[in-house]
Amino acid sequence: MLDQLSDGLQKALKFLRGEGKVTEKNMTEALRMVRLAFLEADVNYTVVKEFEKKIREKALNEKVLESLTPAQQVIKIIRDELTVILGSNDRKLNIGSIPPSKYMLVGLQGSGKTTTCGKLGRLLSQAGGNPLFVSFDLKRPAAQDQLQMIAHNLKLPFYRLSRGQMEKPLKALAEVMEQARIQSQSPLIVDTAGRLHVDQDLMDELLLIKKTLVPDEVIYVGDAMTGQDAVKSALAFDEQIGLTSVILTKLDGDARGGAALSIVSVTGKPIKYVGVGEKYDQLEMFHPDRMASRILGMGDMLTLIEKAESEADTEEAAEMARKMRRQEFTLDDFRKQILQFKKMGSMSQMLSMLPQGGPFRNLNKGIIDDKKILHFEAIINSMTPKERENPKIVSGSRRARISRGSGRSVSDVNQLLKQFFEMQKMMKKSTFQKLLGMKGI
Ligand SMILES: Nc1nc2c(ncn2[C@@H]2O[C@H](COP(=O)(O)OP(=O)(O)OP(=O)(O)O)[C@@H](O)[C@H]2O)c(=O)[nH]1
Ligand SMILES: [Mg+2]
Repeated sequence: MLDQLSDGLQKALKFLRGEGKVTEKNMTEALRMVRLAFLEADVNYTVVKEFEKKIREKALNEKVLESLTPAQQVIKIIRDELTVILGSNDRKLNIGSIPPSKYMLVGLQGSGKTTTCGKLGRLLSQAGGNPLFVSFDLKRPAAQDQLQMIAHNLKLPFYRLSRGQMEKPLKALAEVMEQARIQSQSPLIVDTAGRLHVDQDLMDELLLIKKTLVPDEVIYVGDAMTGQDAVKSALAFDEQIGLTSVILTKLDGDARGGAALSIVSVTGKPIKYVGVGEKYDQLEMFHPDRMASRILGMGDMLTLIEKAESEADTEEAAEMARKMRRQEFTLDDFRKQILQFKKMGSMSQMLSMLPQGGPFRNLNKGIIDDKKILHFEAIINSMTPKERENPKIVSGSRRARISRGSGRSVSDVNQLLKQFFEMQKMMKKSTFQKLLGMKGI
């Protein structure tokens, strides 16, 4: 996610760390690197200028220059300012004073509205809500089918408009709201039509829906891959119908990320969630501070821990943590972990939330590959219980046997064992031990 921007900014930080003192000269060089990273990521020019100005002012302040760790201070300033750009503090979705809460999703064609309706419904239902979906994308009959299918897969209720209702959408809207009220379904998640470009027809239609619905949130769904275009069309939607918040989708793609960094400053609307994949569980709450840390390679342990808490079997996780602390972790446990990871989402997605340095330096590179994880599982399956318990006994001839059994090469087997021993070593390190102690995982 935002890899390119992240790489560029980390280069600047690395450069600063290498310089003992902060001077006007190396600060200028670091800021040049920051500016380049931003512009390459397609961040709005005015936003970049403003950012640069603020960093320079704060960094070349006497207190910073005279401190013992000027580079660290500057890095902190950069992180704080990046957080400000991303929207400072996170905000939950508005809730209606009289149920149901009503959320209307708008945006250009293909930006991910319908998918995001599903993802949002899933999240809110997990959080104890009782969502109801309805599609007011009336020009395409298939639009209702798409959302209905998603609702069906998620085992959540969908309100299907009849042909007659589709001809009188505003009356239909009132009927949907009435059903939601009577059946205590809240929030009501309303999907709408998209167009290739912003046009008056679409805006008029949306405005009518909005006037009848009186939504608690009008959420602009923007495709991060379209960069500045997403920002421009967000502005147009805001001017014409008024937005309350933003969900950025497709941040998992090779998105240059400029949209994420410009949209808040340019529109003044907070990003509340981000889509990070096509699957229903790939919607994350947006935390500006965590995102800033992630972009700067400082990792996002909190999101990782929350994800682990919501998906993993907590008892088993506690047992694993105990084993890790006592260094009793075996290949069998490793295999169990692989199964857990598979439940939580892709390995690479998870690892992207870890800091890029410290105890995780070697881990990231070795097992970041999701396919490799499946291979690892096959290899472990081909071992005897004794070998899993004590991998040290796995000699050359055993490795050849395991390789034949699993259909993987001997060098794959070697790699797995090497990774495992490295992981064991890492677990002995104090930072990791501390992490295991956090929140009792
Ligand atoms: N990789 C990725 N794909 C996404 C994400 N969100 C949506 N998509 C994909 O984007 C495509 C379009 O999604 P839809 O939800 O149909 O978009 P829409 O805005 O409803 O489109 P229209 O109704 O035609 O305007 C689909 O293939 C989705 O799977 C995301 O966060 N990541
Ligand atoms: Mg749609």
